[in-house]
Amino acid sequence: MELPTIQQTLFVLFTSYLMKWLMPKLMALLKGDKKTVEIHEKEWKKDVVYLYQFPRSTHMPSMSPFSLKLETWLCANDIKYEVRPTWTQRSSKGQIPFIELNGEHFADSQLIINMLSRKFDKEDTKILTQSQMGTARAVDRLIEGSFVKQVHFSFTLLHRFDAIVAFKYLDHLPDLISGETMGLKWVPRVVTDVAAMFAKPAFAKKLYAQGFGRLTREEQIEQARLDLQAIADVMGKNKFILGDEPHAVDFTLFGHFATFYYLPFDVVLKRMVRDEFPSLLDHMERMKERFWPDWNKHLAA
Ligand SMILES: N[C@@H](CCC(=O)N[C@@H](CS)C(=O)NCC(=O)O)C(=O)O
Repeated sequence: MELPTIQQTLFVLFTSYLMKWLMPKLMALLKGDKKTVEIHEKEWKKDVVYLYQFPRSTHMPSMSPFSLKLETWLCANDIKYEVRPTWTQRSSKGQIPFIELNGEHFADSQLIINMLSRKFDKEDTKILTQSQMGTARAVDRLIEGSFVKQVHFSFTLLHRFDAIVAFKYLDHLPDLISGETMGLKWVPRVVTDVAAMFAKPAFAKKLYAQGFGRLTREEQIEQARLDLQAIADVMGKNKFILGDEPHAVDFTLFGHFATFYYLPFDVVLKRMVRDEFPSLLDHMERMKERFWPDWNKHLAA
C-alpha cells in the first residue's frame, strides 16, 4: 500500500479541521423552521410550478427521492413546471424539495402533491375506492416510514433511514457523496472522502438509537425483505401498485427505489430487488420508461 505524501496528509488534516468548523455554521444557515420564506421567483407565471431541488446528478435526475417522486408526479399529471436547481435554498421546513405556485411557497413533497392534486383536480380519491385509498396510504407510509425511516442528522444534505441508511448510506457513503455521483465532478475526491469520514459515525449513531442499527446484517436484510415482499404482495400482478394506472403511491415507490437502483455501485437492496422482486423492478422500469423517456437528457454532464 502506498503511503500518503506529507502534502496529502496536511491537506486532509486541514480539510477536516475546516469542515468541523464550517459545517455547524453552514447548517445553521440552511436549516430551521422559518415561519415565512422569501418567494424567489418574482416574475411567476400563473399556475406554473417552480420546483426547487438539488441540481441534476450524474446517474439520475435527482439524488433526492422526494424530489424525484415530486418531479415524476408533475410530469405524469401534465402540470407545467420549471426546475430551479439549488444547493442552498430550503423550504419553510428547512428541507428540499419545495415549490412556489402563484407567488406562494409550499413545502414537503407529500403535502405538495396533496395540494396540487386538489388544485388541478388530480385527486386519487376520485378514482380509487376507500379501501384502495387505505392501502395506498399504508404502502406509502411503509416506504417512507419503515423502509425509509426519516432520521434527522445535523450534517448536510443527507440524513435518514432504516434499510436505506444501512445499505445505501452506511455501506457506500464515500461513493454516494463523491463529486462523480452527485454531478460535481470538479470536487476533489479527497474532500468528499473526508466529509464521509465525519458523517458516517452520525449515521451509525442515529441508526443505532432508532434500533435498526442494533440488528445483525442478516436481521436487517430480513426486515428489508419483509417490507419489499409486502409491497410486491399488494401489487400482485398489477402493472402499478393498485391497478393498471399509477397513483400517488407509485411515485413514492419510484422516487425511493430509483435513487438507489440507478446508483453506479452495488447496493444490497439493488441485488434484492433485481434477484428476488422482479415485479418491483418491472414497476420501476415501467415508471422510468413512461415518465422519463428522455432520462439521459436530465442527467448532469
Ligand atoms: N418529508 C420531506 C422530506 C424531504 C427531505 O428529507 N429532504 C432532504 C433531501 S432528500 C433535505 O432537504 N434535507 C435537508 C438538508 O439537506 O439540508 C418531503 O417529503 O419533502
